Amino acid sequence: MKIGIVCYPTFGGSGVLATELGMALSAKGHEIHFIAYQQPVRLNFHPNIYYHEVTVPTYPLFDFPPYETALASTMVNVIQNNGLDLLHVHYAIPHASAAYFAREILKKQGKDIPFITTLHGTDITLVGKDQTYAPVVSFSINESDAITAVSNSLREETYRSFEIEKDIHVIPNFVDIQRFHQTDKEHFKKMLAPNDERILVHVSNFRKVKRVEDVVRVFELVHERMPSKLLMIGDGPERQHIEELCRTLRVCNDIRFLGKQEHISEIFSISDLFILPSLTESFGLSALEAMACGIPVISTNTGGLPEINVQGKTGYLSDVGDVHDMAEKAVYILENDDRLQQFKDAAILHARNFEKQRIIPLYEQLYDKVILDYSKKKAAVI
Ligand code: GMT
Repeated sequence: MKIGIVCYPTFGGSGVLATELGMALSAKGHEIHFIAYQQPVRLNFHPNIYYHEVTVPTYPLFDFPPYETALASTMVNVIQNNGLDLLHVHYAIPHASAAYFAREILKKQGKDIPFITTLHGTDITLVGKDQTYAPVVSFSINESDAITAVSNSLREETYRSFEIEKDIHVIPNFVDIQRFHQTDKEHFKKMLAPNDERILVHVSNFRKVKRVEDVVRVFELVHERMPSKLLMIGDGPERQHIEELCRTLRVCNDIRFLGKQEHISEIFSISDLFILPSLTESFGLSALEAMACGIPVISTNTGGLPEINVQGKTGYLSDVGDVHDMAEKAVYILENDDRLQQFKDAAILHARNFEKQRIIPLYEQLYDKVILDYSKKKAAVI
């Protein structure tokens, strides 16, 4: 198949997932055309992969350059020039409405193709619900030829928040265990934790929804009970405030801000516990990648997190904001070597349920069905 994938190119989970999906499909022989405003961060070269950049020309009149128009036009050009069979857009805003626009433009020439929208999280739970966007989000989801959500929780939330007339297929996110697995990085661990301190880790885009301050609060409580270090990976609007907070606490010397990292599995390999205290989280891809590397997870019990983190087995889930409970559970896991190992083993085992090889065929089956149904629909109109 020739598939166009539209995504955010950044370290955010939706872009990462879309990139991993495109790379996995290209390895299976499909021709993949990425459309984004920058080359996606995890994108590696492969003969079946093409990358088309969306450029938005500036003009003195444009205080807000019309990205969505440029995106829709790029979609039209890429579909026409490469004879694509299907467009798969990740994160509804503004990708689904741009795809709708492109499809309608191509209809005029009889060259239209179907599009699938994958809902990832805040495109529904936070931003999408806002009345500034809601009518367009709702319309373009309904106009999609198929809709997928990354968890059952997100599917239900979408039905609650919008009047959706179609079925939403749940296809969970996946992990590539060839890349995300435990490796021996003892020398690296010794550098960061020379006295065998436990290593806690957090990965996010440091937005408010991630409640990064809670990570530091949990760490402070754990640190009172055992020698430990905290690694903070990623960057975003909250980082400066969190760094300032750390400086006011006595644990500052044991917290390292590592910024955006590409080879995250190496950092996971030396870590003991992942902390994800989000206000809302439709899936928690970073937690799954951590689990695949053998790291138990302390998370909130919000959104889709209970679908990946199994209470008392792969980690624990607490109410949003309950840092004392999170710290208690963290200490329970970390204070005993054998117990920690049990949690690590369970995390690896559970992550295998989300292995790439299991999930990619679900997308391929959906693609086949959508292309077939769409061609039948077109033939019926003619
Ligand atoms: O919705 C977002 O916050 C953006 C998105 C991203 O691009 O980072 O994250 C969402 O999609 C990920 C991939 O499907 C999920 O793993 C994240 O849980 C989800 N984020 C939230 O729901 C906050």
